[in-house]
Amino acid sequence: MNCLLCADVHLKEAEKAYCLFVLNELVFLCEREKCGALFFAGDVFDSRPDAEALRGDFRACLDRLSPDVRVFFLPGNHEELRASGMPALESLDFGRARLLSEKPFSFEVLDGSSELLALPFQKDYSDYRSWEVPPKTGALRILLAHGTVPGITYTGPEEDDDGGVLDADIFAYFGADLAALGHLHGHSVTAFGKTCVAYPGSARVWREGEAGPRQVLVFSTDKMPPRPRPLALAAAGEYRVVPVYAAPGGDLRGPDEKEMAGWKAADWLRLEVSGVVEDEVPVMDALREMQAGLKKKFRRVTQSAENLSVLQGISSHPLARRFLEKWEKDAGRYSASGDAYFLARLKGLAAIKEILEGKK
Ligand SMILES: [Mn+2]
Repeated sequence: MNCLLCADVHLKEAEKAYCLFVLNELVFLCEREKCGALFFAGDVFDSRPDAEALRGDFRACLDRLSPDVRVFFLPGNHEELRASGMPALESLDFGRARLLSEKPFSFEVLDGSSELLALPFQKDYSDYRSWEVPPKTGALRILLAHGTVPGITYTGPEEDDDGGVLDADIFAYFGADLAALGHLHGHSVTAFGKTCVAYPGSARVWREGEAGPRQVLVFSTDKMPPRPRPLALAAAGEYRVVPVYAAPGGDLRGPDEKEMAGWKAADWLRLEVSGVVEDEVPVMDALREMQAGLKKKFRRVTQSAENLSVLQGISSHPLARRFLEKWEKDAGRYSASGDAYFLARLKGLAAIKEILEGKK
């Protein structure tokens, strides 16, 4: 049986159209790959109110799957967010999706050759040795969970610090062949002992910095060891850092039509303006104008001016003027993409600024 594993879809009412676009693609890929099971490894919804608001759309989308496809919905930490005063997750109708919320685990035989051990998100899993998990009988045991694994995956500062730490020994202790995981939004497939530890990564761009294609994993329960294969989600778009170069006088050079040709409406652009300028105010005005224009074409456009520095008189100083004259004459020596050319101006002016400020 082929299976599709996805995680961290974070369906959110405020971004409904985009989120459902991604969910539709998940369903499409599940059908195309002839999958018999679809696993959601936590954070299907961005919060409990989002689960309540979007469950009907979620149900309707899943109804488009072939009748024999089984859908499993493991709750993550986000299903618990803003949950006070909201209905219990178990009281909401998720249609075809079977909610695996039983703590500390639930267990079932999937088909003749595989079995599923599901661990919904818990702050603490440390008593796992006291759980009465049935001994492994199938050829393939899938452990579905939502959390971080110290020593295997990077658990740096950008991830939520809200518990959910899975001791890697859990996988060996329960004889898991495949740990199908959510929570970390980066993609990784790692061998750990006899277990393949697989994070598809977030199925959509959820926050700043989630670069690279968003993916799901496809694997077969008939093959040992399981080798999950990533598939990119076109509907999710990509997070792109877009350099914007400010001239000393304030003119901005942003992405041109040619560069943007391959970008999608679902993309999230982060405009990073850099330069040594006379005055910050007109630069920021121009940047916001560029941002507003791009917002009409792309899902989200954010900006940063961390690499912008101000030095009054930079463009009229003789040293800077000589440098800029030479820089302008050198235009033809640089490639069409232009980044190196504009970076040369940035580096040159930054060095001159240091000299003028007496740092060198
Ligand atoms: Mn998440």
